Amino acid sequence: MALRNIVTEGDEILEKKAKKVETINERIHMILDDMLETMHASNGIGIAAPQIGVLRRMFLVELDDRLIEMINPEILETSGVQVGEEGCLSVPGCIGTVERPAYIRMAGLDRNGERFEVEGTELLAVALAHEYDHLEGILFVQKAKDIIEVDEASDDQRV
Ligand code: QAP
Ligand code: CO
Repeated sequence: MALRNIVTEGDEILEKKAKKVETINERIHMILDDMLETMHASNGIGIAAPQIGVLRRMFLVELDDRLIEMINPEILETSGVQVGEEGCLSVPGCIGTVERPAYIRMAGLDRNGERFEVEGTELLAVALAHEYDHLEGILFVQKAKDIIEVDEASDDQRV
């Protein structure tokens, strides 16, 4: 495993639509492992492949000691609205208020190529929607109402 550099706001890779993963092989597994290590090193709860400079459709979300790795995710259903504060590893030191679905259901492939579904509410729904947006080239700051700068020196886990 290796730490990768996190691409930050302003880099055009974050604005591009990521391409489908065609073959799940060792290289893809290594990228997923590197994404996890990189996310842990920055105390994140979610990371998408474009954030480490890989323009492929995959992301991780880790909440309550549950790691969700999704390859080629699709949104099957959303409902309701919730409004909450978000941050992003690619926009360090900024948080903003974003509207997200209250409920989301997605399907995707795991690292063995098996299709699975995940559904979430509350923070999980926010995280899944936020990470999916990265694959479409969308950052939370494009959707946020009030963006404020926060002290990131403490480097606490922030959502
Ligand atoms: C996306 O965000 C997310 O500015 C993941 O100094 C956002 O992991 C999921 C972070 C909101 C659910 C709710 C940001 C860490 C981490 C920072 C993150 C920072 C240190 C953000
Ligand atoms: Co993000």
